Amino acid sequence: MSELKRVQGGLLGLACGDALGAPLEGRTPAAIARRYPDPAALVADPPGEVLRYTDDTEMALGVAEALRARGREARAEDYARRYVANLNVDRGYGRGALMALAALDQGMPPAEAARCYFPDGSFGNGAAMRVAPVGLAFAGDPEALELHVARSSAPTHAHAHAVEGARLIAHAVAYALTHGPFEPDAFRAFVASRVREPAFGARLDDVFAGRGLATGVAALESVPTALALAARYAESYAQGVGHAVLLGGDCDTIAAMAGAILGAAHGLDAIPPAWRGRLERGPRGHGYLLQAAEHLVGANA
Ligand code: RVK
Ligand code: MG
Ligand code: MG
Repeated sequence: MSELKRVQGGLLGLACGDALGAPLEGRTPAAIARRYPDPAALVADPPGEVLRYTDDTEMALGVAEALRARGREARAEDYARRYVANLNVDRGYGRGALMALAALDQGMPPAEAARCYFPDGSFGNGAAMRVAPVGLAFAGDPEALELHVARSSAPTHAHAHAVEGARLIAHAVAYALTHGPFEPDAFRAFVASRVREPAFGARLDDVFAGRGLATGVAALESVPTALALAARYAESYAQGVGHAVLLGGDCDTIAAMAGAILGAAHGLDAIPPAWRGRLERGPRGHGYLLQAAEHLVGANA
């Protein structure tokens, strides 16, 4: 399979997971199960004629655009400018993220803006939900990947947990892109080998052993869950993303993160047509996402 198909799978996989989870965000698994007992039901009858993406994809597009414009020269300020320019409040943003973006818009430097609402920095999953383009662009270059995880996180997320979540998702996406359909145990071992924050190591031990898939907005909850689902359903994009959506809670984001990983592993054509076909069109919709993916191939120059 071509690299382009995998990169497109990563970005569109993120967007479809996000848009599919969005209508079910905040519900309990039991409430969702009444309409959607399994992922096949989500394929047969997606939640909406048009699947509209949320902040997860809007911000991921910002990351992709900063990389397209500046490549490996992109700085925190470049990422910040894109996030602010793209902000559409009706896509649904976290409270802290909104405050940081308002401060950036007023000209506050990224490092300060990221602490203007939560003085210790946000531990939300907002840096992880949007980071996939960094993993796609720098799959062969872990140093550049780390640098751009830090720079793309900095404008809104200063807490170590938020950055760790973004690191792990970016590495996982890069692994998926370079290894293709991967072996679950090898993927789990790879992810574990990238951990720096002990709290994440402990959570990953739990979820990789099948204990407690948390669905909260904290990076420490939702990132390990997304990684565990990507491992458990390594053979199928639709199964992994479907099961992420069925979890409820912060399921747009869990499905976006798992979707980026499994989309990069299996490529664009693995995304069910029933999902991709309903992804919003328009100037920043389906076609624009495909184009953004094209520009990511080679953005690492
Ligand atoms: C709406 C206390 C904190 C905290 C801290 C809590 C979108 C707050 C996406 C905060 C994702 C929330 C999600 C999210 C992404 C974080 N002390 N509470 N230090 N740090 N929180 O606002 O971009 O859905 O309740 O920084 O990380 O789909 O509002 O935003 O699900 O976590 O939002 O953190 O959110 P924010 P974000
Ligand atoms: Mg969202
Ligand atoms: Mg969310």
